[in-house]
Amino acid sequence: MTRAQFSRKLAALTIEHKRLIAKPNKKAAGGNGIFNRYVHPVVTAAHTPLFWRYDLHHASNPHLLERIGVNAAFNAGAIEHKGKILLMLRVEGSDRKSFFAVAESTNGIDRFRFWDYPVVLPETDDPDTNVYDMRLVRHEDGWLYGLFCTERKDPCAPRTDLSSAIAQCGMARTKDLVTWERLPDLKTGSAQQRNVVLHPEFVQGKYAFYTRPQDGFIEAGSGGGIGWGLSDSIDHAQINSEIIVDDRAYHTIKEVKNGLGPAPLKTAEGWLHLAHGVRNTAAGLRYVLYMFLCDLKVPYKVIARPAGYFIAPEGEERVGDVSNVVFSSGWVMRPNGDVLIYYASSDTRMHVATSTTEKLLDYVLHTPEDGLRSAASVQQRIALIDRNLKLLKKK
Ligand code: M1P
Repeated sequence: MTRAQFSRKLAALTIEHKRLIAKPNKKAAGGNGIFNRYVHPVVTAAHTPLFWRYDLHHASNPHLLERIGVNAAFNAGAIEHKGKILLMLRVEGSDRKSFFAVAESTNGIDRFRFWDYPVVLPETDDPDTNVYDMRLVRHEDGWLYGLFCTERKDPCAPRTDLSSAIAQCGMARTKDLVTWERLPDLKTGSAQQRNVVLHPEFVQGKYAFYTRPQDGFIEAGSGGGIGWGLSDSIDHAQINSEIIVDDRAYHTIKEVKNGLGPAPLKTAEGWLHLAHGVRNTAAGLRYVLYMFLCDLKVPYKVIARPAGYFIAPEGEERVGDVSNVVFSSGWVMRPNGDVLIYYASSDTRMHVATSTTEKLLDYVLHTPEDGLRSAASVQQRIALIDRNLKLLKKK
């Protein structure tokens, strides 16, 4: 490619990229009244800067080839920081390694732009093979924590087994989301941990964690359920006893496993939780999002449990690297009560849904609980039909 051709191709790539970043987003039509979906994903692999992927020098890249590809951008933590909405994305390179990178937007709905550099996350003495799914929490101790999954090859796996891995909770803290201090991994009694989240307040003077104990890398085994435990210290966090806050259950949306999404939102009625539930199907695992509410003073006590899912994959969300998955690790409650819910679809891209604290509490407090039997579900529906028909007949 001549220098002139190179410049023309680069200009075209740049225009295309700028157009993508500047594309306005809008509410999708329809919906169930509880939340609004949006027409476009908010962040995709294509949103990553061109200078992360291309060598922009004609001398060393005369064909303007993409040198280091990006496969996906998903499972983001979220926080409001200095008047901007920041997403802490799980960016996955084409080499399958994930890393963290911040993208910011003014309104949280569109025009997300990546910061120039990804996060440089310090390692511990036992280097991570892969890191992913960071939940951001502004703790009352004054630090901003990122809890994430750190994955390493299982040292006990037979030589021929190159897939078995150990997942644990990695922890880091920052004041500015640029410079990070790595803390030792969380210690618990469980063989594996994923989806660990720090509660934003001290409980009984201790750091409180939501956990997800599991026996195997994929299967929850005898573990599973969203757990809860306290640690005296955050510098060497250790949970000696875990209790299960929200268990999985037969023939529900969380039969195979579940895990907490972002840290809970503090509302007048209780701690509002968003989580994912997984069930098995002939087509593989299906991940949906669900909600529950916990007592303000006793955050490990569930006080409302609407049945079924809150968000399930729809349309293009159903297809991706791991299809039929929605997964959330970030949301933001604005001072006016608006809630920005960030969710990834099929381990590929990020979306936003919007609602309000008022609507979410209404949903959580007034949706019937799972009766766990078809007959119970029919009775719940008949109660609704009866009330509605009485009203309709009066008219
Ligand atoms: O592939 C779906 C999700 O699988 C894992 O979540 P969980 O441990 O709850 O099954 C994680 O790897 C997550 O990143 C991924 O989105």
